[in-house]
Amino acid sequence: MSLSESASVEADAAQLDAFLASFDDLTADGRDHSALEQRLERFLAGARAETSGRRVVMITSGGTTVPLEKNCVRSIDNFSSGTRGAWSCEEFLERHEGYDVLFLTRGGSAQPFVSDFQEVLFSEEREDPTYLHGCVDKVMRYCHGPRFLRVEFTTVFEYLHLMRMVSKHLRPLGSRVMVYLAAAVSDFYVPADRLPMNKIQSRDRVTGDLALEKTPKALGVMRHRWLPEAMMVSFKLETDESILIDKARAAARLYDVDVVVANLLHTRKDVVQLVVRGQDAPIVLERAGDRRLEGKLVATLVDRHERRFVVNERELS
Ligand code: 9Z3
Repeated sequence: MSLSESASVEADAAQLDAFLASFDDLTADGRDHSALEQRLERFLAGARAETSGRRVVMITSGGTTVPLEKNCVRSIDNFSSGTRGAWSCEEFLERHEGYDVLFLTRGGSAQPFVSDFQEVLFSEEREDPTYLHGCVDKVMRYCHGPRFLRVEFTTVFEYLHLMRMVSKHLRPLGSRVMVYLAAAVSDFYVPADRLPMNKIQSRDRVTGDLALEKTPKALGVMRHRWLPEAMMVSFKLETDESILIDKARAAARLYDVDVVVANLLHTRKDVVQLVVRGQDAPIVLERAGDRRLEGKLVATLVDRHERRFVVNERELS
């Protein structure tokens, strides 16, 4: 990294710290972070053991919110349902035994093995209960076992706060970490000093523009400061196909991530394109019939993670 790049990462890190500090009273609301840090340490102990060789994937999933009041009744939200993250968790847990899964999830969004539970449960056709029992069995087997830890967020501040904290705990695992950033993170927020303390009253006319500021980017800080050795997979969502790949390439270059998974809002369940660092043409992955795309996506990323180790070993010998 050049001196100017390094200075710009420092500036981003400082900006992010200041941003999080300005929302301290909203992120610290009754959450016992020391208890969470202890849970994290317990969860990571197995993978931390020097001879374990286990890998850890941190999956982020669902949309973050931006509060419009400090005692928040209303907020700005986005479309993300969390199925990409939940289904990817399932893949890692069921088919990639060498990974432990840390799932950072928006409260109320889709969860692994039960993303269609309510729909099936209340369906007019009264689905055979064996399917539902199977879902519960899988949750008990995988999500209540030692390979899975689930942490919830709601606001963009909680999300970024968690990312910073969790990264500190993951860092000693070096290149055995994969970061899989499927969450749809708010790009804009209302600064703390402009947030009213209490619920905006319906009789108050909200006048003027709702001035939003740009959320500081954590990707470069994560890549260069928090988890410099991890394999980083970020996601790029667009609605205009003509700019998707250029934007994904720009993100790959700017943040130096290993893979950017590019997808379009309306076809995100059918096709993704992987923009891989150092590779010109994107890899296109398409859904085959009823099979979820996440099967191919996760398998491809696990393979690339594996290859990184082979290359490192070659370099060492
Ligand atoms: C994605 O692109 C995910 O694939 C989706 C999954 C959010 C589209 P669902 O949750 O959808 O299954 O309904 N995630 C990242 C979206 C994003 O906000 N990326 C930022 C960007 O595009 C970069 S951090 O600028």
